[in-house]
Amino acid sequence: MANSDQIVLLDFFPSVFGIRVRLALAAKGVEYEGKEEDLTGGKSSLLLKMNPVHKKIPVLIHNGKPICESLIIVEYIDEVWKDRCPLLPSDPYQKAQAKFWADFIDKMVYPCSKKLWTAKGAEHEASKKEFLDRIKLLEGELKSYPYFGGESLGFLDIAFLPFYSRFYTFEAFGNFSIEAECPKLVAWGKRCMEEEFVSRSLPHPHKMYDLVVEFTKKVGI
Ligand code: GS8
Repeated sequence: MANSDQIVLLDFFPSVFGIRVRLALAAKGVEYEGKEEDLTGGKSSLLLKMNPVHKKIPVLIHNGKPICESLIIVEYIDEVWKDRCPLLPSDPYQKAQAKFWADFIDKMVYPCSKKLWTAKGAEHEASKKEFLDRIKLLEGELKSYPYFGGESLGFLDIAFLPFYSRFYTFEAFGNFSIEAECPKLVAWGKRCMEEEFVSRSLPHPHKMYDLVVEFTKKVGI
């Protein structure tokens, strides 16, 4: 890719989906202009133009052309900047597995993780169990490797790392210890944080917690 490429990321600081893209760009050492959307106060005309279907961040705009949906964007980044730090496995089966588990995170982990601070009573209890059961399944995918990507940090690590910066928030709202339930997952998160591009890109857990508390107060939960 030419150095003159124009790369813009439409983003929203606390978004797990936006963080994935920030991580992938940082892993590849790609410079870009981040544009923060104020999702609480309406959407910019640029966002509506670049993602008219879903009207959601993140959107990567590469030389004027939009790419939407975080996992698709991470895969795109991996293909475009393929000479640096490969993220998806080259083996077709391994690649399909990495995408399967990333899809599992979006369909099965993300929805119940949000319920930890939005649901009450029996629904809240059910979401705690679902969340822990599901992250345990994910933990099993680490097998005895240091990363989901095997010996090096890859696509699935990037798909789940934004959730690691919410572990503190999940524990506070769920009143459980992720380390007690999933020690390998916590060790994985700490290992990933030793990578400079990860620790630089992930928001501080307390900051994430404060933002969630602010959100719950604002919407009256
Ligand atoms: C989800 C993006 C999303 O939900 C992806 O990129 O992977 N499947 C998509 N973005 C949210 C912000 S993060 O909670 C968003 O833009 N919401 C605005 C809205 O729903 O109107």
